[in-house]
Amino acid sequence: MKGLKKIFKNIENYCIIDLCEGMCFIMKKVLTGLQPTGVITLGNYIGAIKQMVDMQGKYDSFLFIADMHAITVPQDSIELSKNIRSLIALYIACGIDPEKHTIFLQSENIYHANISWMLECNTYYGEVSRMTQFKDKSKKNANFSVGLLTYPVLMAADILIYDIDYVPVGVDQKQHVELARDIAIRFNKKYGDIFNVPDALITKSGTKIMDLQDPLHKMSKSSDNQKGVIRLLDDEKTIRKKIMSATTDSEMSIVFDPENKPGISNLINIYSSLSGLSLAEIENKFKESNYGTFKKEVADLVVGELSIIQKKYYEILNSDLLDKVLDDGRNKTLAIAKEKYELMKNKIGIHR
Ligand code: ATP
Ligand code: LTN
Repeated sequence: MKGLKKIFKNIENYCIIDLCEGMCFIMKKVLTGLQPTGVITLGNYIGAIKQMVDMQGKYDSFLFIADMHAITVPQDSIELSKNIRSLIALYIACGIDPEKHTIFLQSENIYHANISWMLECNTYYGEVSRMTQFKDKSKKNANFSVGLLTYPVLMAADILIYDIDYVPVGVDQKQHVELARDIAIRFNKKYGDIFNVPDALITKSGTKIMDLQDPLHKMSKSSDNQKGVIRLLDDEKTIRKKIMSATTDSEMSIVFDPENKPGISNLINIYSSLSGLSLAEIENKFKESNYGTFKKEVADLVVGELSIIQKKYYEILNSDLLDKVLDDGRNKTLAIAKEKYELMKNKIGIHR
């Protein structure tokens, strides 16, 4: 009953569907964002976008481009702006229906950074400095920015502004969502019931797609080695070549064993995520096959899925649709965020 009361207290922030007179169904809210740091990878597609496609219509969904997160590390400005447009087109080409999601550009909503500051002042240095991603990324450049350190707090703002229930992310982002929870709980304790406390939603099989050449590390947009990364806009020949030359092992069995057979397990994971077959079903299907045959099947599946996405992508890249979608998203999210911002300012006491 207490939980129900809380939902109704925040009712203006929920999407309500009338089922029949006198009854309503409150949709849970989901939100996720991707950084426009390069053409997105098969890992991003499986770990983040596909989940959002599967969830569409069932949740009140927010999907954004985390361009302010992208500048926590050096970026080329021309490339960055190209990547932003490309990413919106890719979202839609991957099956994201703009009618069913609020799609926006983080930097166009000025409240994200403002709210992030108020959250930063309620976050401990010890909390952000122990984030695994910060430790990894700060090792790569001795002159790392302060933004790289406070990155997870901006991420908490992205989530908490909209009272999000679920945050679909790859497992690498779980720690950041947990920090957002901690910040929300602390803020609520100090200032009253302001934020919903979100949960991370991690995919089952394709949780983490690994680099094809170095299957001990995740497939990443900003990876230096192109050979291990499948990008959604790679052409067919390139995709096939990358998969056929993926690192495997000296055995011949197609068995899911990430510890001892990381390369083949990664390919099984990809196959499972795209085909919908379970790991056991795949092991069974390919029990008589050799690695070459299996790799070819994986390549066929990936090429089939990506060719549909690419066709749509080139159709919409230069259309007005993208600006219309972003304008709508900006207007809607500005209104929600302004309300949260004013509430926070009042509770904190920074007002006249
Ligand atoms: P960068 O190389 O710039 O850090 P990235 O490829 O790691 O980028 P992000 O923009 O950080 O990708 O992540 C976008 C989303 O995709 C996040 O939810 C993240 O968890 C998910 N994701 C990224 N890489 C993978 C992967 N290899 N497998 C599964 N999910 C992934
Ligand atoms: N940090 C995330 C992108 C991101 C995000 C978010 C994801 C920024 N804000 C809020 C989910 C919710 C990343 O690099 N993948």
